[in-house]
Amino acid sequence: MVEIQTVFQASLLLVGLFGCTVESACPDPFTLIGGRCIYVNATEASWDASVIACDAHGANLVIADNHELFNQLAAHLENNYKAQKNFWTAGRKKNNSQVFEWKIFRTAKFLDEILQYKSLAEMNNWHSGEPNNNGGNEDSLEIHNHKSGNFQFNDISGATLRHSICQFDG
Ligand SMILES: *[C@@H]1O[C@H](CO)[C@@H](O)[C@H](O)[C@H]1NC(C)=O
Ligand SMILES: *[C@@H]1O[C@H](CO)[C@@H](O)[C@H](O)[C@H]1NC(C)=O
Ligand SMILES: [Ca+2]
Repeated sequence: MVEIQTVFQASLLLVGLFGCTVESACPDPFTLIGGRCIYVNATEASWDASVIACDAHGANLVIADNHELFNQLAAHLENNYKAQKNFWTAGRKKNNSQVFEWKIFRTAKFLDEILQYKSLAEMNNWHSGEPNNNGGNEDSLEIHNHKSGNFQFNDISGATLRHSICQFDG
């Protein structure tokens, strides 16, 4: 009996050791979502401050450039951040023009893919009536969780305090 128990404990130990050697797909505090390493920061901040906070992790704000990623991200936000309704993405107006682009501060391993999807129009995921440049200073792109978990884009001033979504690309 003692022997059997020892063997049992030894195999548990082996499972534990083996488990530790399996590399996590994403570094802390990121989680694999839609094939990307994503971290949602529930503290609200301006767009600029959020860029800096992501950069401290070696990350950009999320480049929500394809539907697969967007849908999985929306499900993650719906399941884990129900109380939060607005999240920063890397979308920003290009050179104070009316054209939004994904603003990438760090070279990303998904850069080729991002270049393919560089135009934000590819997503065509604006809430109806958006972008409306309300007040003339809506220069940044948020994901807004409309009632009933309907996630869509809205343009809004970068000075607004929002939760942020960081994307780590290694
Ligand atoms: C979360 O965001 C806040 C505000 O930008 C920042 O001060 C804080 O460092 C961030 N936390 C992490 C873990 O990135
Ligand atoms: C953005 O503005 C800068 C400075 O005015 C200019 O040099 C640059 O060519 C512009 N870039 C684009 C993509 O329009
Ligand atoms: Ca707007």
